[in-house]
Amino acid sequence: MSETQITRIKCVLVGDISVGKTSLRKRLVSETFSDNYLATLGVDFATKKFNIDDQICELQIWDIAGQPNYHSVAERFLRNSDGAILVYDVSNPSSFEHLKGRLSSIQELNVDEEPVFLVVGNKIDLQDPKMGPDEINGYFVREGFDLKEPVQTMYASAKTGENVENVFRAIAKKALKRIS
Ligand code: G3D
Ligand code: MG
Repeated sequence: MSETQITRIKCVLVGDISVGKTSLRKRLVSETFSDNYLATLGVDFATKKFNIDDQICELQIWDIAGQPNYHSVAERFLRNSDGAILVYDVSNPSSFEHLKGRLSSIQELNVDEEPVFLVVGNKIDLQDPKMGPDEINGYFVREGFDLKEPVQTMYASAKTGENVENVFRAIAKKALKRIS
């Protein structure tokens, strides 16, 4: 039997404070590894293994708290990530409007190798999303983003757990496809 290869994928959760980034991560994996260094930065780290098309990958999830120094910390992690999950709260329109600024930063920070990204509308237990995935893709196109592929949007609820695992599996799958 051949030795099992594990592909490690670094993924960052980004989005406004209170959209549910930590709740999504905790719903997927409750255990986190947080050393002193990461704790002072307000960063949590968790991993989850996925088997995708007979490939085993370990998704490393970086969850950055919305502290005053958020931007500099987030930049550091965004610079060498393979994937980014852009989270908004479907009951809070401004959290969606702020995603374009975050996507711009991701693109500016990674001019050579852009990470794969996925938009996630969280808190669907509170209300149905106002915008569908095609509408969201159209929005980013109209905003003038130079996109390698259409924007993929998924909806989830960290509260009920609906679609949470699928979201993380989807970003792992996208990153694997980009790497291989
Ligand atoms: P953040 O890490 O993005 O800042 P948190 O967000 O995960 O800390 O969540 C912020 C608040 O939103 C929390 O409420 C949390 O329970 C709630 N929340 C997260 N996800 C969902 C969801 O899917 N549905 C609902 N209804 N609430 C959610 P509190 O009251 O603890 O601040
Ligand atoms: Mg948090």
